[in-house]
Amino acid sequence: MSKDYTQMWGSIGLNLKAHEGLLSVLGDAYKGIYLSQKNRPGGMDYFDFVISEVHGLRIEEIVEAKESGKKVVGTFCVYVPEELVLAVNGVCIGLCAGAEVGSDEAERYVPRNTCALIKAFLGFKLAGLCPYVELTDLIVGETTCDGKKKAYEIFDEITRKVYVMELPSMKGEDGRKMWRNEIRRFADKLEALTGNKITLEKLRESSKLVNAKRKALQRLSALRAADPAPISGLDALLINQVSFYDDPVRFTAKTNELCDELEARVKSGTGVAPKGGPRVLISGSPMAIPNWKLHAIIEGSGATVVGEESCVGERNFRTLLDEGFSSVEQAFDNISTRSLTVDCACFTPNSERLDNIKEMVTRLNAGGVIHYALQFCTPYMMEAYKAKKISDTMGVPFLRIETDYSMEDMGQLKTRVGAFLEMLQARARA
Ligand code: BJ8
Repeated sequence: MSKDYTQMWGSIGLNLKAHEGLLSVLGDAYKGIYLSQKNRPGGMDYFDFVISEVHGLRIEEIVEAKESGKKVVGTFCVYVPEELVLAVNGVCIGLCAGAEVGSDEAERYVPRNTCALIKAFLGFKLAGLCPYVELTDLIVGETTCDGKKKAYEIFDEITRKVYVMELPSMKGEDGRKMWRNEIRRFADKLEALTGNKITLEKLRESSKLVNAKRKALQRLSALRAADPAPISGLDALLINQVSFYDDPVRFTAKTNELCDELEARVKSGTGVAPKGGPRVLISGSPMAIPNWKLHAIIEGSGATVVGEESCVGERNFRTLLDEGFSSVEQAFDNISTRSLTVDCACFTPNSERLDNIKEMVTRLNAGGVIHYALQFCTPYMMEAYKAKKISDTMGVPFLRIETDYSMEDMGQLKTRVGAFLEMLQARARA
């Protein structure tokens, strides 16, 4: 941390003692998992810095933004359009949490068998450990999975700031109309919150900005197709995690800078692992920061994760917004159309996801798929069946993992992943 932020954290209302403990655990984990990696690109220095300041400098920036009159909008899902938040001069922050924190407090409100992501966002708030939640003026939920839907009711009781967008479960004509209305309703809500009008000019600006971020992430993803991969899966995952709360303009510039370096690495054949080593695609539930567990196990066992078929991954940036709109209403049409290209398992049917798994395996030259579902995440646990079927038709080995944020199953996961990777290597040799 570049300076002492204790006073700021106190004024935000954090539990200072517990917060100190959290930062120290996080710092140690980062050192052990990230800083011990070999042959990292120099461009990762920026992202290391962002992590070291995750509750410092970025929070200070948000406090300053609030003091200048900006509103802070927290979100939990990639269906919530960042373009609209930026069009009212808002700050958009992803609030999903990826660490087992405040579980006991959370379990006073939700059953034990609730997915770790939900328990963590409740837990972080209840334990007084999330400065981002404290700084939000509006928290946007969405009717995706049942767990989230019901948790938002509770979260609203606790924070009094939750607004819910109604997402359909099917993408037919009625569903599309409903979602288009929700986009309009959300725009009205943001205008009322900020007092700023959403104009065509503002939408053009914000769409360009968010698309530039998506393009930078697409570029990073494309570079991972090289053999050897120029960047580890751990580092790429981190960049995707950071994309949800960093300043979007700075993030895009830094990601592009890193990609310039990765391009040079690809040209010179420099990678993070030997050429021809095992390559894995991860597919499934999102991995919110600081959930690095599965990547650390896979890469610690000698393979490279070359892609994430996930919301903290390609699902978030696969499709660009069509910027060819000439009215605010047309921009809303395009925003709703784009978000409905996202292939979340909460939808039925969700065959696009299977096509996307297939496309990613081929493009990224992955030798195996590891399907990752958070325990009790019914949509992704159920869809693992179809994901396996599509992998089978491609002749690509598939491993199904269900886990949470705890470290209790580390030994078991290492054994299962190790055996899977051995099998991939044996196939490659044959
Ligand atoms: S678009 S994946 S970000 S809903 S892990 S809370 S699904 S039980 S996070 Fe998601 Fe939007 Fe879909 Fe993406 Fe429920 Fe599963 Fe928990 Fe989840």
